[in-house]
Amino acid sequence: MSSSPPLDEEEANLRVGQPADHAAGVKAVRLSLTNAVQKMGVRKTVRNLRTLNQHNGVDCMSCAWPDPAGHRHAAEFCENGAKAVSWEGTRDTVGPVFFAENSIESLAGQTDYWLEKQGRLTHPMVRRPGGTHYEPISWAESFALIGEHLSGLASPHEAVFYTSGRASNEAAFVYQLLARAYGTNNLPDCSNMCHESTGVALIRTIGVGKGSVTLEDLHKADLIVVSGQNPGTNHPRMLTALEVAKRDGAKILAINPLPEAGLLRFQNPQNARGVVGKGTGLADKLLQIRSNGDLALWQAIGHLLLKKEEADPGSVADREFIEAQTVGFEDWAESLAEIDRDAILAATGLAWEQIEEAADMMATSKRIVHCWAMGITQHRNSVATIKEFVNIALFQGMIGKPGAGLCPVRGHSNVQGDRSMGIWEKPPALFLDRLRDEFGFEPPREHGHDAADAVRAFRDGKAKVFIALGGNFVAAMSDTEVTAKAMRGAELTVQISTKLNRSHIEAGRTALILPTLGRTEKDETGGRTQRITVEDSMSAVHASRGRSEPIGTLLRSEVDILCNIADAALGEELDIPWGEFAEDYERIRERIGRVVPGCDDYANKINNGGFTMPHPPRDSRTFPTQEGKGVFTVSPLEVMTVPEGRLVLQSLRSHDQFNTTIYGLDDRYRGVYSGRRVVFISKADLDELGFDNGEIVDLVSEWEDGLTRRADQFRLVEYDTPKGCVAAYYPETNPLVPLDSQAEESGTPTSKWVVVRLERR
Ligand SMILES: Nc1nc2c(c(=O)[nH]1)N[C@H]1C(S)=C(S)[C@@H](COP(=O)(O)OP(=O)(O)OC[C@H]3O[C@@H](n4cnc5c(=O)[nH]c(N)nc54)[C@H](O)[C@@H]3O)O[C@H]1N2
Ligand SMILES: Nc1nc2c(c(=O)[nH]1)N[C@H]1C(S)=C(S)[C@@H](COP(=O)(O)OP(=O)(O)OC[C@H]3O[C@@H](n4cnc5c(=O)[nH]c(N)nc54)[C@H](O)[C@@H]3O)O[C@H]1N2
Ligand code: SF4
Ligand SMILES: [Mo]
Repeated sequence: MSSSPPLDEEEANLRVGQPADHAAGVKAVRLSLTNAVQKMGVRKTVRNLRTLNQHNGVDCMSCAWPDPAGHRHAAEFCENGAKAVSWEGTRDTVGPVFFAENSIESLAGQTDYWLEKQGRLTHPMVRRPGGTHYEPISWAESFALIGEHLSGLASPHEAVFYTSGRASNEAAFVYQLLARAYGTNNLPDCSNMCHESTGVALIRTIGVGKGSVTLEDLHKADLIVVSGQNPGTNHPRMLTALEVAKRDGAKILAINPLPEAGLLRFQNPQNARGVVGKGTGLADKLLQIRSNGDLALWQAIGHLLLKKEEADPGSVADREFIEAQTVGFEDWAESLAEIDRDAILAATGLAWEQIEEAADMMATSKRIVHCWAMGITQHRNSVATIKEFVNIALFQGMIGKPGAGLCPVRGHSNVQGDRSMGIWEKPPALFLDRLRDEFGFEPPREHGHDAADAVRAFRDGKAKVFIALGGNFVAAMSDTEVTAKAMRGAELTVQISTKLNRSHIEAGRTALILPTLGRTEKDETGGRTQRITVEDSMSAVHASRGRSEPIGTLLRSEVDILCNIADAALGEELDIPWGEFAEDYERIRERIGRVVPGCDDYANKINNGGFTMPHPPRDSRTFPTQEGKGVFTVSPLEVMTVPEGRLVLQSLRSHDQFNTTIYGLDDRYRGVYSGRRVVFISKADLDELGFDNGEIVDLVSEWEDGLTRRADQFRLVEYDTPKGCVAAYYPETNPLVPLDSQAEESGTPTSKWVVVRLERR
C-alpha cells in the first residue's frame, strides 16, 4: 500500500481490560440503539428497526442467521443487526466535493475504519488513467465505458465478476447470466474465502453443499456442538436458539482455542430473565483446542465411538441407516481402529480424558446438531476435518431426523442464496443446461477463477477487467500487498458499492465507483416498488423490501446497474430482455423459477410468504452423491507443526466490525477498547519468547516462497489461548496470509493458520 495508516495514533488510544464472561444483555441493546440514533436520527431508526426481520419487512443484511418461522418478537434483531442498519442509514455522504478534496493518494493513507466512516457513496465516479482524483461521471457514460472495455477484450476469460454475499437473489441471477452470456465462468465470490471448504466436503459426502437443519432442529437437539465459531460476536441470535435448546435440557459442547464470551454465558435481551438475571450458562464443555487440532480430535472421537459400539452393539451407531443409506463405513471404521494417541494429543493440545468426555457426550446423545464456521473452514485441511465429523454424523444417523443434523453457519446474509442463483466459478452441468434451455445460448462449460486464481490472473496480466458486485476484495482477500498490486494492474475495475473502501483506492488504471441502494432503502426502479429475495443459512427463502428514502437521487439498484452493464456489453446480441428485468424484478423471479434447481414456481412461492429450498438428505434421507448414498470418507491425519520460536496466528473478528467494515474500535467481549492492533498471546509464549505483556511488536509471516510479509505495530495482550496459538483481527492481518496458502480442494485462504514470528520494534 502506498502509505501506512496512522498507527501511532491508534496505539496511543488503545486500552486493554478484562475480557467479558458473557455476551449480549441490556448493554448490547442500549449500545446499538444509541449508535443507531446517532447515525440515522430517531425517526429513521424507528422505521428501520421496526421492520427488521419482520414478515414483509427488511431482511437483516448482516449475518445469515435465520428468523423464526412463526411468532416474532417486536425487536427480532441483535446488536449487529442494528449496527448494520444504522451504518447503512447514516446521513453522511461522500460525493464529488469529497473526492475533489481528497486525492486517491491521501485516501490511501487512511485506515479502513476511516474510509467507510465517511458516509454513503452518492455519485458515479471515475478515475481515468494517470488521474490523481476520482471525478464525477454520468451513468450513461459509465455503462458505455464498461461496454467498451468488455467488447475490447481478446477473450471473455479476461474479465472477472466478483460477488460479495450481500447481493440479492435477483441481482445474483442477473449477474451470473451476464457473465455467462458474455462467455465466462469467472465468478469468484466471498464464499471462496469463507465456507467453500464446507461446500466441497458436503457435496462429496451428502450430495448437497448446504446445512441439513432448520431452526426447529436446533431447538429440539439434545447436544449441540459449536466448533470453530464465535456466535456471541458473529451470529448473536444463534444464542437465543442455544438458550431455547438448553431450557429443554440440551447440552452444548464448544470447541475453540479461545473461551469466547458468548459461548460461556448469555443474557437474552428479549426476555426479562436475561435482562435482570445472570442469564444462561451456555457451554457445558469447552475444549480449548490448539489451532488446527480438529481433524485429530474428530478422529479420536470416531475411534472412541467405534469402540463403544463394538462393546455394546447398537448403543451408538444407527446400524439400519448405515446399512441402507451409506457407503464406505467399513473402510472408515478400519482406518480408525488404531490411532496414534501421541499425535492426537500433540495436535489438539488436550488431555485424553477431555477427549473421552467429549466422546461420552456424543455417545449418550440422541439428537446432535453440529454447527461450525471459520475456525474449521479456513485451514489447509478444512475439507478433511469437515468430512471427519460428517463421518460421525453418518455413523450415528444424525442427518435427516428431527433435532439432528449438520449446520454450517454462514456469514453474509445472502451468501447461500447467491450460490443457489449460480454465482459459482464451478457451476454444475445441470444448472448450465437449464440456463441454456431458458435463454437459448450455450453457456461456457470450463471452470472459471476462484478468488485466489483471480488475483493470480491479474498479477500475471491474464485478466484485465474486474467487476465487483459489492464487497471489498482487496482488503478481504489474502496477501494484501500482492492483491492490491494485482488490482492496480487491471485495465478497468468497477466497484458497485455503498461505502468507500480499500478496493476503491487500490483500483485499476481506469476505475469506476458505482453507488448503489442499500437493502433498507426504497427501490423504485422502473417506477415500481420492487422487492428482492434472499436465502438464509437454513435454506429459507423470502422477500425483503426497503422503506427508507435513498440517501441520494442518483443511486441505482444493483439489478438496474447490472442490466445496464449487460445491455452495454452485449446489446441485442442475445435474446435476453435486460430492460424488462430491470423494470420488474418479478420477471427475474419467473426465470429463477425455471432455471434454478429447487426453485420451481419461485415467483408465486415468494408472493405467498416464501419457502424452504429442498434438501434431499434433510427431507428424505436421500443423498444425491455419485454413489446415491451418504459417503463415509477416510482422511489421513496430518499434524501441522511450527518451527522453533514461531507461532500460529489465526485472524478473527470483533463484534464491532462486519468483515472489512469496521464500525468501531472496541471489542468489549475481549476487553479491547479504542484500537484493534492487538495480538492475543498466552502467558507461556510471552515467557518463553521473552516478551512482556503490553509490548509492541511487528508480525512477520514466513512462507515457502521465501517472501517476507509484515504487519507492523501490534500490542501483545496476554490472553487465555493455547500455547503456540495467537490471534489478531482481520483485515489488519491479511498482509500476512500468503496467496498460495490455501485449503486443499477448496482453495480457501488459510486465514486461521499463518506461521508468524514476533519482532521487537
Ligand atoms: N459482528 C460480526 N458478525 C459477522 C461477521 C463480522 O465480521 N462481524 N462476519 C460474517 C461472516 S462473512 C462470517 S463468515 C461469519 C464468521 O463467523 P465465525 O466463524 O464465528 O468468525 P471468526 O471471528 O472468524 O471466528 C472463528 C472462531 O473460530 C475459532 N478458531 C480459530 N481457529 C480454530 C481452530 O483451529 N479450531 C477451532 N475449533 N476453532 C478455531 C476462533 O477462536 C473463533 O472463535 O460471521 C458473520 N457475522
Ligand atoms: N484474514 C482473514 N481474511 C478473511 C476472513 C478471515 O476470517 N480472516 N474472512 C473471509 C470471509 S469469511 C469473507 S465472507 C470475506 C468478506 O469479503 P467481502 O464480502 O468482499 O467484504 P465485506 O467487508 O463484507 O465488504 C464490505 C463492502 O461491501 C459494500 N457493501 C455493503 N453493503 C452493500 C450492498 O448492499 N450492496 C453493495 N453492492 N455493496 C455493499 C461496501 O462498500 C463495503 O465497503 O473476507 C474473507 N477474508
Ligand atoms: S443474528 Fe445476524 S441476521 Fe440476526 S439480527 Fe443479528 S446480525 Fe442480523
Ligand atoms: Mo464469510
